[in-house]
Amino acid sequence: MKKIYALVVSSLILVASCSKHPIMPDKGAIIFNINHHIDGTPLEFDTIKCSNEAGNKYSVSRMSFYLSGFRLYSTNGKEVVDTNFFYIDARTEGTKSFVVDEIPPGDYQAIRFYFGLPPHQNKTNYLPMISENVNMGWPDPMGGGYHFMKFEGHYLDENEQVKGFAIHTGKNQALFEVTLNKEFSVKFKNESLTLNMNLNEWFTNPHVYDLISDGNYTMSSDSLIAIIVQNGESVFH
Ligand SMILES: [Cu+2]
Repeated sequence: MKKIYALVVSSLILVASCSKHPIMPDKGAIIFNINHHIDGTPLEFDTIKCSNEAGNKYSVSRMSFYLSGFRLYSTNGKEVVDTNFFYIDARTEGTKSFVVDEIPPGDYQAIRFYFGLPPHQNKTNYLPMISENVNMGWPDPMGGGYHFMKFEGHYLDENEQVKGFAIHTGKNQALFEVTLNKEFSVKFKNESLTLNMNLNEWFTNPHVYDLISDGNYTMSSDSLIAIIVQNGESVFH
C-alpha cells in the first residue's frame, strides 16, 4: 500500500512537471561579430597587396569606427531599439564582438544601425574618457565630437612611391544608416550574427574613389567625406 502510494505521488509530480511550459528567458541577446575582408580575402594588416576599384595598391594599418542605434525588426512588425554605441577596432580582438540584449524572443527579418554616433553622443568628452574614445576625438576647431571612422594605411602613388592615407569621417552630417535584411530568430542568450565589412566598398559604389587623384586625407574636406559616406552604405553585408 505504501509502495503504491509512493508510485502515485511520484507519477503525479512527473505529470505536473511535464505540463509546465519549458523554461524560456523573457529576453534574449545577440552577440554580433564583425568580420573585415577585402573583396572576400580576410583583412591582413600592413601589406600593400590590396587593390581597389580605381586600381590603387594599398595596405591597411587601422580600421576603427563606432556603430550605434541598433534596431531589430521582427517578422510581426515589432521594432526593438538599443541605445548603446559600440567601438570596433579591426586590430583589437576584444572589440570585434559586442552584445545587444533585452531582445524579446521571436523571428526577425531586418537589422538597422548607424555608422557613427548620433548627434547627442557626438559631443566632445561625451563618451567615457578611455584611450579608445580619446583617440577618436574630432578636434573642437573642426567641429568637435568624435571620428566616426579612422581607415588608414599606405598606397603607391603614380611614381610607385609609398605614401600614407587617412580616410577619416566625422561631424553629424557623416552619420548614415545601414539596413541589412537578415532572417534570424532570437530564443536564448547566445544567438550570434556576423556583420561583414568589405573595406574595398569604401572606395566604390556609387563613387569610384582614387587615393591618387581624389585625395589621401579626407578629414578637412566635407566633399570627400560626403563621397566616402555615400560609398559606406554598401560596406556591410
Ligand atoms: Cu582625423
